[in-house]
Amino acid sequence: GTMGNASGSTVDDMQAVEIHHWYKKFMTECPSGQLTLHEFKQFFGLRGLDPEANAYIEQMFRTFDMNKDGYIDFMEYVAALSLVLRGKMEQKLRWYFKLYDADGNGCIDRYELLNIIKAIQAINGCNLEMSVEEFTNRVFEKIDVNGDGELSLDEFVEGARKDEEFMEVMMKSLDLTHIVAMIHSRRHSV
Ligand SMILES: [Ca+2]
Ligand SMILES: [Ca+2]
Ligand SMILES: [Ca+2]
Repeated sequence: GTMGNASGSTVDDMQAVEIHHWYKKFMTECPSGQLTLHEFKQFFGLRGLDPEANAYIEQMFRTFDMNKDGYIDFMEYVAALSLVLRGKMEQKLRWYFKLYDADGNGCIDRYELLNIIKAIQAINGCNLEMSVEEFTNRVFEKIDVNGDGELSLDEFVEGARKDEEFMEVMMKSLDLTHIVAMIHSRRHSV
């Protein structure tokens, strides 16, 4: 399959009418057409987050800000929505990898994964039957195939496909469905 650019192809998948719909929402919430981190948090109704959740949201903002200019513009917003709403598994996994690799060194270490799982719990709540530390260790035991203490992109993608429980927790990290639902209903409920 195609592995490279996760954004380009997904944007094409969206229907023009749907894009227009999202454009109207975007411009209503963000008339400048450029979403800052602060607005991003407001947009999604995220306030009073603990530091871990906050760091996670900032990391999410940075992965959506593809040209790294500090703003999410409309095309970046559409690419993000498109990924969330109908991205293929492979694209989502690649995106997760980027999101989880907080320092951007091309590998996910134990500390990075631990922080992400903590943040997912803080934001979405996930009912793990064990502590986040235990969960993280278990994930590493299973999917760090070469045992170097870091997850490469290949280990991550392969591991996620094989480990249902890990996949489920990860899905929560991109589970913006409640957020999307909120955006949908906000205009009507006011
Ligand atoms: Ca940008
Ligand atoms: Ca890293
Ligand atoms: Ca490894």
